[in-house]
Amino acid sequence: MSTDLARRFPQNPLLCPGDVRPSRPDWQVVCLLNPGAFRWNGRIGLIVRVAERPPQQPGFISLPTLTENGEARVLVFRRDDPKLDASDPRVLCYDGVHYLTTLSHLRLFASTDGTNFAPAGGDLFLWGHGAAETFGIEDCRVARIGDTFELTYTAVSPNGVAVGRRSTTDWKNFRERGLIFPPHNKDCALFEEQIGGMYYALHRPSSPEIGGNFIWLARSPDLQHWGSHVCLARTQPGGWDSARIGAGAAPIKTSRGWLVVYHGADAANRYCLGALLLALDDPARVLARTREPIMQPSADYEKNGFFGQVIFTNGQILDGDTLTIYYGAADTVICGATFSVNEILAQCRE
Ligand code: MAN
Repeated sequence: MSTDLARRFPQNPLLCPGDVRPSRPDWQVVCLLNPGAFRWNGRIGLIVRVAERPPQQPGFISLPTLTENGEARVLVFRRDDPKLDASDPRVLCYDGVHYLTTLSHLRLFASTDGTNFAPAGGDLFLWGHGAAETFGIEDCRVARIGDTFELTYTAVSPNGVAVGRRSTTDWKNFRERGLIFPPHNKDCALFEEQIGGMYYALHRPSSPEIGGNFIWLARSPDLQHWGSHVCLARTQPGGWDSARIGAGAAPIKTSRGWLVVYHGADAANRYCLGALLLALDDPARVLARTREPIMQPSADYEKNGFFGQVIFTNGQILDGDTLTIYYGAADTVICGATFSVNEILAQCRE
């Protein structure tokens, strides 16, 4: 059975690499990916991942990194070097050491209608800072907790892939709180309210030998110190989400439970969306899960691009029963689609 509950925006793609100014004239924006989404002063804000690199010269691969002091450093590899493995467009391996082929920062866009987005916040850029972010920052979730926007994002460096946290109330001044989950961990979505006096987060550690790429739950008294970890959901052998799963944006509170939209990929790296339902009073208890994807790559802009067959979300806006999901398509463009929350709930089975 193939299901797809998404009503894609006819305006898709909403943002393309060519719409976005590179951070410096000698670099190119190659991909826009995986935006966090939030309501902000009557508008919808997107914090978009912008992936850049220098123009490529024949016979060479060049990729940008940052120093710990934030200066750009471009590394150049010969394509015919026998120590080079460039089979994955996203990650390059040289002599057993991995590098990202692009450097990502975050850029703020806003819209009054949810489909036409323009640079916002005085053309706000957020860059990786310090030793834990020299390969960039990616896939930012935004949770509104009280008056504060809590940003949780993937922080990449030669030391690994981890979860960073920054906080802001005005999208001008940011408090950098360092890493809240060490490597290897990503896909961290905070719950927007406390449960039993504690904060909760979904996160995705990876355990390569025993275990896998599963969704975990942690709790914290202060959003900074996390413990009481439990594994919530595993990949499903043979299924569309057999290789990796990871939470999308902040869980949605419904009468039936916390609804979590997540991404799942199979061994061929095809990324679809599914959903989990967690008990309201105890999010460590999984009540139900979708068996089939609620959205899968079907439009041309989802099937073809820098890395095709990808639908990846970490940003959504709720309005009654209507859930607007903003997503990265084929790791290249930003798109949107609406869902009925009740239709997703109806697909969640015990
Ligand atoms: C990983 C992350 C995402 C990316 C997908 C698909 O999960 O790097 O940012 O969208 O892979 O390439």
